[in-house]
Parts: sequence; structure tokens; C-alpha cells
Amino acid sequence: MRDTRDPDYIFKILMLGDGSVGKTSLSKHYIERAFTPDIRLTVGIQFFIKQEIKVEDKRVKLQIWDFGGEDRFRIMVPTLCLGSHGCIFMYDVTRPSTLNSHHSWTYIVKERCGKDVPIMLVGNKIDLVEKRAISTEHGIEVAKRSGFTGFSETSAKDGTNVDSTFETIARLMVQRMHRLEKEDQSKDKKSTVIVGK
Ligand SMILES: Nc1nc2c(ncn2[C@@H]2O[C@H](COP(=O)(O)OP(=O)(O)OP(=O)(O)O)[C@@H](O)[C@H]2O)c(=O)[nH]1
Ligand SMILES: [Mg+2]
Repeated sequence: MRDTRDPDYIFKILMLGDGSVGKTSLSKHYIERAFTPDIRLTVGIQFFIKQEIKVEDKRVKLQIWDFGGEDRFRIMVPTLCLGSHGCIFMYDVTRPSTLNSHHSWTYIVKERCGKDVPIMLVGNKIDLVEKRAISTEHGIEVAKRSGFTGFSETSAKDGTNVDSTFETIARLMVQRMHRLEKEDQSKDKKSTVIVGK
């Protein structure tokens, strides 16, 4: 029988990164199991929904906010990223400049959504073996040095690590929610108001 209960969590995930790194292709592969070689650039923003995945014992719905990476669309990010629970910052392993730009993107997310919001560094297009210009080791080093919560390498073309990347960010977001819920409970305990004291 179909489970019609509401999800335990609805998470908003941001897809950020320079133009043409493959943000839309990765989202599309995850949701629709399709790859479109002649996909059009994202004008502004587009949305994908993953109805439900199971993370630990929780039912999670994902709202994927896929931003256009061209400079002219960056102005939208500070406002539209508000209330996000997680972020995937993507680069293209064949174009080093796309990795260098991570500071400016993730700075906005941390400032607007909180320093503890999980942000994953994801190197895409690993099927282009001959053209690869950034090694896995370098990607991991940048992720550790710059305080990313997770790292992965993907191919939106052949599907490598697509599911596991979204499952990992979902798990990191659930763990953060557990932490926040615990903090709330201990605050409640401490904040008992006693009249007259
Ligand atoms: N070989 C290969 N090509 C890819 C991969 N992912 C995306 N592409 C191609 O790269 C180009 C850009 O992909 P998009 O998904 O539109 O990139 P984007 O980051 O959404 O770009 P913007 O919307 O402009 O920010 C397209 O021609 C895709 O077909 C991949 O994993 N491997
Ligand atoms: Mg796009």
C-alpha cells in the first residue's frame, strides 16, 4: 500500500557553481534518469523535486533549487538562498577556473543560511577522462582546507555517484536537524521561568 503520510523533513538544496559545470544535468539525472547533451543554460533558476527518500529512519523530500551559473544571475542568489538546508557547490573537473570560484559562492550561503549548513564540493564530468585537469586528490584537499562538509565526484552523463551524492547531502542535513533538535530540547530545559526568582 502507498505511504501517504507527510515527509518528516522537506529540505531545500541549492545547486551553485559557474556556468556549464553541469548543475542542471546532475539534478535532471537524479530526478528523471535522463541526460540531455544539448541542454540549455538555466535562465535564472529552475526547480526539481525528489518526492521521497529514506534517510536513516526519516522520510525526506528534496526541493532542488538549481541556479543559473552565469554572472548575470548571481544577483538572485543572496535573496533566494534564504532558508536553505544544504548546498551542492559544483565544479567541472576539466576546467580549473570553476573550482577557484568556490569562495565567492559559499561565502554567501554561510552568511545567509548559517555556518553549519552542509555544503558539498562536487567535481562533475569525470567521464571526460582525457580532458581531466583537476585530480581527485586535489579536490579532496580543497574540500578539507576550505571546510566543505562533504566531497564527491560525479558524471551526470553516465550517472556515476549521482544518487550517492544526493543521498549524502540528505544524510548530512538530517544529522544537522537532529543536532538542532537536541540543542532546542536542552535550551527548553534550561530556560524554565520561575516566577518570583
Ligand atoms: N561529458 C559530460 N558532459 C556534461 C556532464 N554534465 C553536464 N554536461 C554537459 O555540460 C554542458 C552544461 O551542462 P548544464 O547542466 O547545462 O550546466 P549548468 O551548470 O546547469 O549550466 P548553467 O545553467 O549555465 O549554470 C551541457 O552541454 C551538458 O550536456 C557530464 O557529467 N559529462
Ligand atoms: Mg543549469
